[in-house]
Amino acid sequence: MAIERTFSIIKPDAVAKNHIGAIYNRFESAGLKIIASKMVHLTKEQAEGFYAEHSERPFFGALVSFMTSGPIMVQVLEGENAVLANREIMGATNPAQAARGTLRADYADSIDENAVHGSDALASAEREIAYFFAAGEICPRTR
Ligand code: RTP
Ligand code: MG
Repeated sequence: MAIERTFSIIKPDAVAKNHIGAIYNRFESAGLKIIASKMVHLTKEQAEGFYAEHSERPFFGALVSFMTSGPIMVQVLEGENAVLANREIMGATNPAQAARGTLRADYADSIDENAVHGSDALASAEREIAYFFAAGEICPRTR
């Protein structure tokens, strides 16, 4: 099993509903370690840059508008197969299709406001971590 890092966002809907602690508990209970964390309120430019791969999709404007609607928590998670492990904890993009016990089943209201983001591959994890965190803001565990 490979120790990986992945990038995670608690989106504005879940922050507004006071679910930060509950979501962090899910990560830690699953054995993922939070090795960097901060709250930010994205500008339109930051949100457009982060989701650039979706810029031609019909939902892009709504996505950027939602992601700038309030503060978010951004974090780096480390652990065995962290990229896939986090995607499993999150559940399907559309909460109506998310498996029971996943974050999106429990905390998301719709496909547009779906509580969390998680990197979909190791390469995107690396890019997304670097988009939000300087090397000195990441604190690997020594114990
Ligand atoms: P995320 O990037 O936020 O972790 O979500 P994801 O990988 O599960 O989904 P992705 O395809 O990357 O889409 C990014 C976000 O765009 C919104 N979306 N809306 N209306 C739609 O058909 C639609 N499809 C995607 C979602 O909020 C999704 O999280
Ligand atoms: Mg995605």
